[in-house]
Amino acid sequence: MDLEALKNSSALHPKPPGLALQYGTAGFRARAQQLDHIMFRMGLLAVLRSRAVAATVGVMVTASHNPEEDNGVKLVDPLGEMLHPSWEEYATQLANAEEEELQSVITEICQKAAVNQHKDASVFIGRDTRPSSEQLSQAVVDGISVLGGQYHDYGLVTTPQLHYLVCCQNTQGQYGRATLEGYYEKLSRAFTELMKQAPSSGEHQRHLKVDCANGIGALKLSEMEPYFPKEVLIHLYNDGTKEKLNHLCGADFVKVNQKAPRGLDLKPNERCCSFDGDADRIVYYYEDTSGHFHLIDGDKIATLISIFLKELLAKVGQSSALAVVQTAYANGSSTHYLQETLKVPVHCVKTGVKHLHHKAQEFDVGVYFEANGHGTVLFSKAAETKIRQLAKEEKDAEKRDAAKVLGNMIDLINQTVGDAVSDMLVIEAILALKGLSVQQWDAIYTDLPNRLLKVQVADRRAVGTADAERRAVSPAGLQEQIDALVKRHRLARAFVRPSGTEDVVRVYAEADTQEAADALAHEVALAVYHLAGGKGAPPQPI
Ligand code: NG1
Ligand code: ZN
Repeated sequence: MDLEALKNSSALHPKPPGLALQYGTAGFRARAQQLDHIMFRMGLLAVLRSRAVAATVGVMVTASHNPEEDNGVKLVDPLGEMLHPSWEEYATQLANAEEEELQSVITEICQKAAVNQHKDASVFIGRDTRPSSEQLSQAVVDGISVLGGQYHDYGLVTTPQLHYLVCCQNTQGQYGRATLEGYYEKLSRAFTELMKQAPSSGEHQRHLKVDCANGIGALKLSEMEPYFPKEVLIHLYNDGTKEKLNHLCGADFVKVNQKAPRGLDLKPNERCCSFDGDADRIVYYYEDTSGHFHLIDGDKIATLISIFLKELLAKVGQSSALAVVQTAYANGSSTHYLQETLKVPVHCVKTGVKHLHHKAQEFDVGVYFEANGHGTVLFSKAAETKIRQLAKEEKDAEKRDAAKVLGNMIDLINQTVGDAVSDMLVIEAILALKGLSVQQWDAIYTDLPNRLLKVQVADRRAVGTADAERRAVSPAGLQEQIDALVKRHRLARAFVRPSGTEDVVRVYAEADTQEAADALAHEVALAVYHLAGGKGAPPQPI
């Protein structure tokens, strides 16, 4: 380590005095002006991580669905997974070290994580379309360079593309080629193969309107368009040429407000979807002839995919391979449908993609989705090998064809992380193959009315949870109050947890009617306010 160079370079990316940030569920997130030193230091950390695992790692500059003025950074591990939890703490330590402590913190991390400082380091960098992203990714480059790491800057990419590229690089091309062209070709080849199997529905062209949140999704979808089969017509809205990123549009806006994004003219019964700002989330929706808005969220996406995969897996003799992973935010109706009607095991884990991903790895075929539309499907090596073998060698035509469809699904799904582009193509292929309309998909089950609220408290850590965040263990008496409130409503459920990305406690409630869900959410919010040190005015009824 060239200490003089480190000192000089770091001085160009000074840490604002007193500022302390934490590597949370979504990496670092803050106003863009506060992040220059964080980016430089994450460049440093990426080099250390790459040396520790002797592989290429990724750094993505994005703040996803957050306002355009914000930014953030996430590290990507060698197989395209989120940064290992043991390193999240190193990230926080390095981010918050004062200038004069920087070198000793690096040395300490190297000792704890057995990093050989003489090894090669390789880092892939990507960024979203925020005005601040280019300069911030330059700070990442400075951090990588000063510690002697190599880097490849892919420039503007979606978050899932960067995860994919890192995975390709470290599997020596087994997962695909580590180029954007390789990504487009792999996905579109699988998609085209699947669409060839679709029964002709009389409708020769399939139209889909996509709200790109004024973000990177628009750019990358238009790059990919030439690769799509010509009967699939994707119409892009909110492509970033007119309005601000994520402003009144995008997957998060649509999910939270349960209404159409600005800038997309909804016609009755038309199938539409929204990406978020870095294109790792997707939700679908439509408006019926009476003008009623129907949201099709991550739970319904997981259900559609599970129905489709279950049928195919049964055909190839692997019916018990499938499991679904959800969080406590999954609508009760989805869990009920998956368990009772589809007879698929469902597991509940803590909020945060890394928890879902980790759990899904336990199964031959693990489908995971957050209700907000982030998710994917993981296939074990054993399941994939078996499927590929059946697709090639199986004599029984029906079984062989099912295996071929499964093989193409494996190629179409981005197994490294939730990917709006890949998920969209998976959904479009399933709808076409099953001859399902968006209304039929929506009607598979009816969501229980629900309400999500935030409560401001002095210290959100006052709320402790257990059982995948479904029960509050602190403050004392809170869970008992929630239990009593839930009992007063039909088909009701409620839970509270401290947010990992905002300084608030989140309250979720569902019940048989919207009025009941709203009332329950308000009652629980009041209980949190009184027992967990509420700030400002008490929560108001909805
Ligand atoms: P927090 O702020 O911890 O609730 C939110 C989302 C998560 C996840 C993360 C990361 C909800 C209720 N929570 O987490 O699902 O997506 O952001 O972006 O949607
Ligand atoms: Zn995102």
